[in-house]
Amino acid sequence: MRFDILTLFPEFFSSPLNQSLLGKALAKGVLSVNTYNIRDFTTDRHRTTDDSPYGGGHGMVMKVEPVVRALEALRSDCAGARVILTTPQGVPLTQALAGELSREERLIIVCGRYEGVDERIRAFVDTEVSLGDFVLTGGEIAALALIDSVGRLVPDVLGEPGSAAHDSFSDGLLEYPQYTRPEDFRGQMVPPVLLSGNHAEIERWRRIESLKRTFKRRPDLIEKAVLTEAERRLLKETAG
Ligand code: JF8
Repeated sequence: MRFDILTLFPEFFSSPLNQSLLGKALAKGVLSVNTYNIRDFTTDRHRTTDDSPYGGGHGMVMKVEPVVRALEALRSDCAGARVILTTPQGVPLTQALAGELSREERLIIVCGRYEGVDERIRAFVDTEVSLGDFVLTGGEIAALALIDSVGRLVPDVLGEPGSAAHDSFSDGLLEYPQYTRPEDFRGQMVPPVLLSGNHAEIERWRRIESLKRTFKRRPDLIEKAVLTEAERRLLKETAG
């Protein structure tokens, strides 16, 4: 899978993308990421990428022409690429959306800066994506999160095949508590069931812990999760 990133800060991406899992996938050639500096697609002497908003107001707006010229330069060699714009107004990035995007051959990600982008850029975008309801200074961090979450779902990127199937959220619930050595850390003990060797018991314990944790921390997820009748009853009893 190929990612093309349009940004005013191409250097922003080099260190994160050269680390660990994603770095290995890039080295293997399973994934590729190219960055393009939007400033290289300006045509004026000052290489201007922002301007003040029509109608007044504070801050600056990212100009439409450099972004669209960059998109057109890319598009000529890749008709059919899906164009993503990272903005706080986009659809939230979820595991389901990451899965959908991981089945694309090629993604072009436009990263905004300043107080936002000229509205007319949106006519050249297929999907607007937001990282969540908080404010970033630009679209780069959102683009990195998207590349990371989408990239790891591309076949042959993760070490073991199918390990993405066991992710948090893959069944709509939060992950159960995990432990590794030592058995006793300053009096905090590993739950005995995990040392029992009884795999059916362990599976049951993990499922219940996942349910309890999700119910407590993310009740919004419980409504959408696929639960058995017995599990719904269990949660009702826990609540009451
Ligand atoms: C931006 C360009 C974002 N979840 C999110 N919060 N803030 C942003 C974001 C994205 C682009 C720009 N400011 C200027 C903020 C996303 N995605």
